[in-house]
Amino acid sequence: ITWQIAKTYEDILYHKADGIAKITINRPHKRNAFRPKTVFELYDAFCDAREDSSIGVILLTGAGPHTDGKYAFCSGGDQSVRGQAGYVDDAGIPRLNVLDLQRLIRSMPKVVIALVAGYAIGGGHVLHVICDLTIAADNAVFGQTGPKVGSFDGGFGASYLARIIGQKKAREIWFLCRQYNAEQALEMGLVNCVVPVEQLETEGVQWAKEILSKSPIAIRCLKAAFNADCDGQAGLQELAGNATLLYYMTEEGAEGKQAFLEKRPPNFRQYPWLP
Ligand code: 2NE
Repeated sequence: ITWQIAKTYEDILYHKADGIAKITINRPHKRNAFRPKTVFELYDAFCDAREDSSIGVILLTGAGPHTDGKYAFCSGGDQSVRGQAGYVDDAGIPRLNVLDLQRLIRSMPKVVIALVAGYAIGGGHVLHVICDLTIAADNAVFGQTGPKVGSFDGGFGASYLARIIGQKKAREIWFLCRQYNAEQALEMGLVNCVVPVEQLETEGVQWAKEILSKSPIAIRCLKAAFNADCDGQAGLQELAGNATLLYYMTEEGAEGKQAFLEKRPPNFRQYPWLP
């Protein structure tokens, strides 16, 4: 695969190739911890990938290894810019803007795959949890640290984690703040597969290509359906939005609009009331 730079940022890298977007958190000296700027850039890149109809799969990963040889997917919020009310941006405003990013990744009608090498910790762990699929390198390390460092994610980070791996294991992860290796993560259903670290991107691209050979509308409806099961009214809105999209694509749906534009009554009698 020959990646092309899609846009240049300060804290992230953004590439595209063959229907795949690759977004890389690029702060290896901080184990790829995110500050507000990182999250704004991630949000911007994900929006671009969402809007680009040639893109069907997004790979989210972390730059590495760092000069000390260690890998990281993401180590969560950058504690060095954490102020009294959140992570402080360049203008001095405290933020928790990663929650916006979580919702975007979850609701975008494309498949997001986390490629995790090294640490996926704290808010970085939640990011991989939010992704549709996770491919782990054999050196991956997973865990939450909130109760240790004075934070917690009681949203998707707790409740959706419990949906994936069950209540007992999710409570263990949050209450004890232990670290888990790739095999343990696979065993608890937290990741989809484990590969040698040098094969991580190749494996991600292979999974992306398999997905890209499938029907885009089938995949988007399935993602919305999986989400609707736990996302309440927002999940239903997503799923129903797909029904509206499909309806617009029918002759029957177009007849309503056409009749309005032609200032005539709509002729819906030509369409069957299917059983
Ligand atoms: C990730 C981990 C376990 C790695 O340990 P190790 O020993 O391999 O590396 P080290 O030496 O701790 O880290 C290397 C450098 O990266 C910085 C460190 O301060 C260190 O910098 P220097 O001393 O070399 O200058 N670094 C690592 N993680 C950082 C971070 N999150 N913020 C700022 N600098 C960081 C180990 O580093 C670790 O445990 N990191 C902290 C993980 C953590 O607690 N993250 C925040 C959780 S809360 C959160 O993310 C959150 C939330 O709960 C709710 C909403 C939004 C966010």
